Amino acid sequence: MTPSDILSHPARVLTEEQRRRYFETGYLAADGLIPEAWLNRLRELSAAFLEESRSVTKSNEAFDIGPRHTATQPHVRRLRALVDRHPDFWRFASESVLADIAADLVGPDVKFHSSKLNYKWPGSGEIVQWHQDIPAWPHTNYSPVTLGVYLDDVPAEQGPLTCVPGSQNGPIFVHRDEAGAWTGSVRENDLATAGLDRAEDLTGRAGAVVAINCRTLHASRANATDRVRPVALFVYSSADAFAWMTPPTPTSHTGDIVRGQPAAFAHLDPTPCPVPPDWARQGYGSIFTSQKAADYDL
Ligand SMILES: O=C(O)CCC(=O)C(=O)O
Repeated sequence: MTPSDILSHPARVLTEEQRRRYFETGYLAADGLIPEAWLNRLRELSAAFLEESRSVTKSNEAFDIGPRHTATQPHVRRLRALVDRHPDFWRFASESVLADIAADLVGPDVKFHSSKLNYKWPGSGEIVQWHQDIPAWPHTNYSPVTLGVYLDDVPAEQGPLTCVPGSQNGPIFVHRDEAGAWTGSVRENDLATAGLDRAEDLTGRAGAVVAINCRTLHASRANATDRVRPVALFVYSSADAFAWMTPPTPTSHTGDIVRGQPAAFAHLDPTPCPVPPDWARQGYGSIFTSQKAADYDL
């Protein structure tokens, strides 16, 4: 679906102004949409998985483990394929208000793609370099949106998502180095003219939802507080968007329709998208293992 097709359907949760802003800038941050009971459940699950990680010594299908991880001081960078980690994560992705927010941004027929829970630990930990999401998991159109839910308050000093306004209408960058190896980040010379000086921090209170279009250039700085920053991320698309490569981290629900009906026709956007590595053959770690040394100036 195109933005004007999507906007021709009435909003369910967001205001028309919030939807208009999403399509104009390529992102949105909205407080107060996630019911307290859901937020508490997500936090409980997150705490339980961090507890479980104490007995894990290296990354596996559930945990992406950081270099400082110990049993006494967990350093989990990411909980992978979240909806397969616990049925309540899938209930949240498919039955809660989150899927209605997705419908406001991708249209009434909503397809689930993937999910993860990213932590950002205090100190020089998880800096996420400038990137767009779509080059890692290309689709036949650019409706895919990532909805992030902040599990705690995220002020500017805690490494919020940071987005460049209007970049969803700009170039789709190559996320490889000069030799062609996948880096998961935009090359420095491409960043020079990408308008990073206009980037906006998506700060928010616990339970805030941040929405980022798959073409929007975004990043996140180091966490300068003494508290971890957990954000649960869920990707949805219009039902008429079809992934044309194996997703980096498929889940058992990838491709499920969570609102409306499956598409009878694919919508093909003519804008070319670079081809990612064949994840089915080479496997995928995480954005943290793809991106190079955390020495970027964000
Ligand atoms: O966790 C973050 O701060 C950024 C996450 C992100 O952009 C991604 O995983 O693609």
